[in-house]
Amino acid sequence: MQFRKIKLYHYPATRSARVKWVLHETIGDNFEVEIVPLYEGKQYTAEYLEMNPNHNVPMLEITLENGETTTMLESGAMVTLFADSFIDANLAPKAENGGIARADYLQMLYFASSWMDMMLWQIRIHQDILPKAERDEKTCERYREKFVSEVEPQLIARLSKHDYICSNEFSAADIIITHNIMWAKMYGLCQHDVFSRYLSKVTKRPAFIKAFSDAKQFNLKPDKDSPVKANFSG
Ligand SMILES: N[C@@H](CCC(=O)N[C@@H](CS)C(=O)NCC(=O)O)C(=O)O
Repeated sequence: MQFRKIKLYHYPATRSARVKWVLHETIGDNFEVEIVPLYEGKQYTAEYLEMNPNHNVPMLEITLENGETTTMLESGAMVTLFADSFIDANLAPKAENGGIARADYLQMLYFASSWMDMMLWQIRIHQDILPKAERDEKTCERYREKFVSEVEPQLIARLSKHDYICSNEFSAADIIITHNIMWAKMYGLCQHDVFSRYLSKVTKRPAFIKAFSDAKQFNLKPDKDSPVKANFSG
């Protein structure tokens, strides 16, 4: 696919950093970035909702060489698309020469961007984002336990066997897994040594360093008078 223009709507260290990372891995710095001030509620303005009814980041505007445009709203899909579109970046096992490697890669890509992500999101919104009256400690506890007893052992087993999540080769699945592990660590999860060793490897990649260079701007909790407190729908 030939891309003429790429624009990423981003907020530091959130799921849009996954996409910023894959873009740096594949197209260098050849894309625009617009920061969406999530805690100021910019994602709930009529103008933004018209482009993205899910009121979130990442959002990716793609213009192809032939002038066609599309807008993508799911980080996992964006990471998959760029990994598949730039084969020289070696981020995705190809379907034709190694069905098994491709199957395992897709399994981890989806596990990270749906199942694992769902648990982390429940923990995050019930601990820090929802209005106090709507938070449910039991939900938070349930997903913490599930994450520790079901997710972590699978990741530990894989990362004890090889350098990266699927093999000894870095892949786009590692992009989402890494973001999730960093997110989990912010909530006191992923404490096993294997995770620190893994992070010390992946976070040295130049594309990672660029994608997370703004991460210090991220606050775990919105200010107490942030408009998001009233609008946030989970
Ligand atoms: N499934 C979507 C979820 C995106 C998402 O919820 N992003 C969060 C930041 S990590 C957001 O922008 N939340 C703002 C809101 O929902 O108001 C993806 O992976 O792209």
